[in-house]
Amino acid sequence: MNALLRGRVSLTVKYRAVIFDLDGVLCHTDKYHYLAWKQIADRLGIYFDEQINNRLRGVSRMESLNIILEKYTGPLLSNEDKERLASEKNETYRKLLMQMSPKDLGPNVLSTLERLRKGGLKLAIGSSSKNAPLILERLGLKHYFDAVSDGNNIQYSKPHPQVFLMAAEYLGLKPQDCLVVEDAKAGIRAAAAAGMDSAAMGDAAGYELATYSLKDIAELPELVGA
Ligand code: B16
Ligand code: MG
Repeated sequence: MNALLRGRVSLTVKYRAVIFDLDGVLCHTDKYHYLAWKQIADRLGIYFDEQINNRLRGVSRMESLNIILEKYTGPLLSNEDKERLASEKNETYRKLLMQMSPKDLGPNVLSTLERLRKGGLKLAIGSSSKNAPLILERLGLKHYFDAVSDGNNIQYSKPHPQVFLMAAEYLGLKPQDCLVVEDAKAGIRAAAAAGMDSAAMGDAAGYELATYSLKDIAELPELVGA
């Protein structure tokens, strides 16, 4: 057996599943989050820009609101006020998501998912978003995944490992069988806390806690030997 083949065999055995973060890995919803939060921020007289929006990647809706409110100087907001603001944002955001279609997928997403499936790997979603089912439906991606773990089944957001541990449980696999693909540092920390290897993309690429770094999602099949 040559070195390349040996490498492929050991890598193939190493992972039985790939767990994908959704926003920032399979699709990009930043602009919709931005527009929806901007409407709230403008109404409350809060400064909000795309740099602040970038800090919201991978964190929950309520934590996102708390980050936006760091610049708020108006009258004290009760928990009910905050809940109302978060659900207003979500209504606007869901309306904007209806503009999404399979055209919004990155050029190599479908071919990568197909190669991984053909290679015998199980695929799952591990997303903090409660809107993951709607996004998957809009993108025509639902049938690619054996399990979806998202904001609807977790109590604690990334960097807590719960979303990935639940994905592994839904797949019936051990954490060490799963490779996580993430674009947020909070997600890479969540994978490490779950005892899973991770491949970092985008903002998280080069992060020292990640096991691998990817320039493009298309590098994934070779990495896992699919
Ligand atoms: P929702 P991911 C995350 O999704 C987003 O990156 C983050 O910006 C958002 O606040 C969070 O989902 C919650 O989303 O308001 O739709 O429940 O990157 O974990 O797929
Ligand atoms: Mg993400």
